[in-house]
Amino acid sequence: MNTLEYGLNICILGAGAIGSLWACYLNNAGRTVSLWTRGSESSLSLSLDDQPAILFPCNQESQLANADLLIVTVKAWQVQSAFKPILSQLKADCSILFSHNGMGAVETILPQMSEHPVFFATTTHGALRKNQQQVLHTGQGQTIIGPLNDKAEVELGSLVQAFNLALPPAHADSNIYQALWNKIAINCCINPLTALRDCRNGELAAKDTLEIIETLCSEISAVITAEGFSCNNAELFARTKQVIEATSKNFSSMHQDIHHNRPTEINYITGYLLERARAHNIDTPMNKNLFEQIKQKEAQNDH
Ligand code: KPL
Repeated sequence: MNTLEYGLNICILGAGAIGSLWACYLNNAGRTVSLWTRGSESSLSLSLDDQPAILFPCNQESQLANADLLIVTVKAWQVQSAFKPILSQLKADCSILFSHNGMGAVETILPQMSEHPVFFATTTHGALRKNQQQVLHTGQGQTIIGPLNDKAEVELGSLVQAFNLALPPAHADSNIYQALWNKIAINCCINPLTALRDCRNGELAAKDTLEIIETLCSEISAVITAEGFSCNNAELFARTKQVIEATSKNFSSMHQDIHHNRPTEINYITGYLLERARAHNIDTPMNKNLFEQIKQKEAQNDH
């Protein structure tokens, strides 16, 4: 497969904010993009910011069967139920790219995808699905893409180039798990606290809250280090404070989930951290406490 041909046909599973953003940019870069949703609609009209609407084919089995690349942008807790039924419909060399908050959702199904090049992407682009017809690109960021299996190592450069042509910058990172731990560490600090306090990210900068975050950071860095990845306690704390400042006006994704009465990603964020902490016999009482409080809130919400 040469570079220009790579990912010519792309199907996106999950037309949320990031899925819709990538759909529009990849379409504008000349790719043939289709969507796969929970509904039964055969097309979906979407506009990026104030640009003219694009009509995407939707839920069409022929598009799925022809896809060179399947991008899975559903939430971590939806991955298995949304992805498993369509796996058998993909052609053997179709690449699969997952992107969601948290860790632990893909590992268990990875052996079932051994035929395919499998990747993970983490992105800091801001996107908002304003309504059914429009997605807003609310913040310029970057995308890091890494391989999850050997087959993906070979294809990594071409996939990153496809993203760079559509929505730069995109970088290849062969050590994608380090990038994912860096992201999950920040999410463990910001997401549960904002959801429990019903506040914007910026409100976590209060002195007493920063003391809690400092404790969270030391627990988190102990787990990440035990996992064999690099994480310095003081650096993590400094980075978390930077993200709090840079995203001060935002409501975190977990805040929004609780606010809209949806299941959260807690099992794949703090829950994953706690699971790895248990495996290494590391005490993480502050993270455990936040996890339990979010589980209680989720139980109070009727989904
Ligand atoms: O990734 C985020 C999220 O909300 O899930 C942060 C970085 C906390 C920004 O809101």
